[in-house]
Amino acid sequence: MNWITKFILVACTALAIAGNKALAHISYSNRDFGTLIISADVSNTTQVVSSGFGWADATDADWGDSHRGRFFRFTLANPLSADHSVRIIAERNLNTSASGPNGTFLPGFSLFSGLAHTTSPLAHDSSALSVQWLQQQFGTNSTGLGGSGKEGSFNALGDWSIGNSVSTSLINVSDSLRNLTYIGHAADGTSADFGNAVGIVGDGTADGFVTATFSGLAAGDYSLFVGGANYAAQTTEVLTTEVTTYPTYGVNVTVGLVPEPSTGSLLLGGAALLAILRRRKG
Ligand SMILES: [Ca+2]
Ligand SMILES: [Ca+2]
Repeated sequence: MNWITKFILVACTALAIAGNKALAHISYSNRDFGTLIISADVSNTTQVVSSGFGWADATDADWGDSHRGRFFRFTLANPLSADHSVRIIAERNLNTSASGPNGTFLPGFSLFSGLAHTTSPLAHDSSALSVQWLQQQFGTNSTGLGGSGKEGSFNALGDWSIGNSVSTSLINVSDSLRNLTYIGHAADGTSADFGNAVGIVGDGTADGFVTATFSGLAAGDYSLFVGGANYAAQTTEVLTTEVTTYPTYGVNVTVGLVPEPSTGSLLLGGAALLAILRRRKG
């Protein structure tokens, strides 16, 4: 390798690192549960999220910033059968180097079918394409991103779209929009914790633990957003000239395929009965 090749390689590596750093927005890196398999144990990972409000903030009318939580992914190779469901657990984890007050994190999560971009350039709320999509949906005469009235791309209680770009001002021909289709959510605590947005179902006990199971899912890729469910933390966790980052919190996320024996056997029983009736009819 001559010095010119070496120089180009070093320069490209430096650019790639700088680019990744600048554009490390929605990423599933180290948060990919892979293809869920019935015979496999559930798998889990501990991550650190930025702010105690990231999920709850995205349940209101002006949505939220996708940076204030973590995206995870998993894949279903086949549609879920009636006797299995996907179980998701989010639980506060105090054994991390997180900076937020220990024992205060309340988790919330939303599940979507579809994936944001998985290779660079990654998607982010302020990319030109993300802003253009918000403007097309909500106009340009308000505050927020591009006057759309939204403070971010992320909608915790419905469908949303986000674009990738190497630029925040220009839409490049290679940029694309990804659509995330809402499946459902779970939130730790009550409306006293996660706020008053219509349709939120909490688990009633703000103890740092929340879980939900999802059945009837189609084959495909899924995105899971996990973030804080403390809506009021928006006003208590504020950035100032002295404080330039939000407090962080540890959260352990578990995803797995689990059996639903009672429902499964009931449905199977029903299917068998139908088959018998059909046979008699014929
Ligand atoms: Ca909001
Ligand atoms: Ca709980």
